[in-house]
Amino acid sequence: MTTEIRHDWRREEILALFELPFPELLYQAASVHRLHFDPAQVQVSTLLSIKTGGCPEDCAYCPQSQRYQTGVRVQKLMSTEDVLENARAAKAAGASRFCMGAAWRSPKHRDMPKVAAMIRAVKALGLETCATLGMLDRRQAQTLKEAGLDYYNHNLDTAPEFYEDIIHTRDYQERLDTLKHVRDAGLRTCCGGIVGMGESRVQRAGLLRTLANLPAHPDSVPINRLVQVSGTPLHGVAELDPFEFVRTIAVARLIMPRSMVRLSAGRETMNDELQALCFIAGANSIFHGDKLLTTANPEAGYDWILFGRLGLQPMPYAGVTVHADIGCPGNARDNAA
Ligand code: SAM
Ligand code: DTB
Ligand code: SF4
Repeated sequence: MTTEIRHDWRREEILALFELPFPELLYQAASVHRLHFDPAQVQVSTLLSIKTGGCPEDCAYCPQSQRYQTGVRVQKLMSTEDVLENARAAKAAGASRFCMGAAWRSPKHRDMPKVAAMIRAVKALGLETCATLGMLDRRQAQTLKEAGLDYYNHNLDTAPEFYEDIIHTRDYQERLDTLKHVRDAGLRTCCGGIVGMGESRVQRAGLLRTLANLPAHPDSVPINRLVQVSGTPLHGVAELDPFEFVRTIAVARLIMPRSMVRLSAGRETMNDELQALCFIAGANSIFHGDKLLTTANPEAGYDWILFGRLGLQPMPYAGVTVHADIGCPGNARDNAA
């Protein structure tokens, strides 16, 4: 079991972790988790789609691409006031980070002042801010930093060698370039991918290897389980074995020991026991709130009941108090009764 921060992982080493007996893998991941985090604490983020649908890209998993008939209603960029209303509600519901997502290939010049105003306003509420707007150039990353953005989410999505099966409208290198601009601007990175898209275990290992071998481990690593949406090319793909999903979380924890590993999209169709296994395997962040961007997430109150049953607490963050009347965290035992 390694505890050092490495950026020279070989795929065979990562595959060897995937191949460990399940209890041994979870034991190792849980042990590393404890070296850097309190395993009872889970960071809570809330997502908002600030610009929805009509995206020119062809990501085969995505309900927001204009190429697929998914029933997603196109909505233009929200007003700062509407974003703020959602952010206030997210804070009151227990989130410490608010992530604004836009269905863009990259932001247009004219969008930047509007997005910067949103970031300033959300930050002023005492929330951590995150945005995911597509590709950024150097200047755009700096503008977001100056507006007070804490994190930028930009996923690699899958292994380099599976990527061409999933996306044809931007290449892998463009993703790596955006991540460099984000890091260079002094923003924290949120970068992960999606599993359950029909990739092989070797390719899952390839995604995690690429993430861990970035010049700096992403501060947050969202591991999404594909949400299959009717009308997208990936609708109907064979489902990933749930234990393989837990293995993916555990290996991410082992090779990026100081990163927040987020149990991201896909929780809506996971049972409580599977989510609990993911927390044991080292996941320590979730998206909280009834909706992700366009698809369903577990009902907000349900998360607190699960936290209560598992003895988990939202990770504290300056200025954020979680209301006792929503279930968790103070009265975890009441929930279990
Ligand atoms: N348009 C921007 C971009 O793609 O960079 C930002 C928003 S995009 C929706 C953010 C991420 O959501 C994608 O990179 C992908 O990892 C994830 N995502 C989108 N659709 C998903 C789905 N059906 N299941 C799981 N994750 C999904
Ligand atoms: C991430 O890795 N997952 C989130 C967030 N970053 C932006 C998005 C999940 C989207 C799931 C499909 C939808 O709701 O549209
Ligand atoms: Fe557009 Fe982002 Fe969806 Fe790709 S993932 S289609 S870039 S919104």
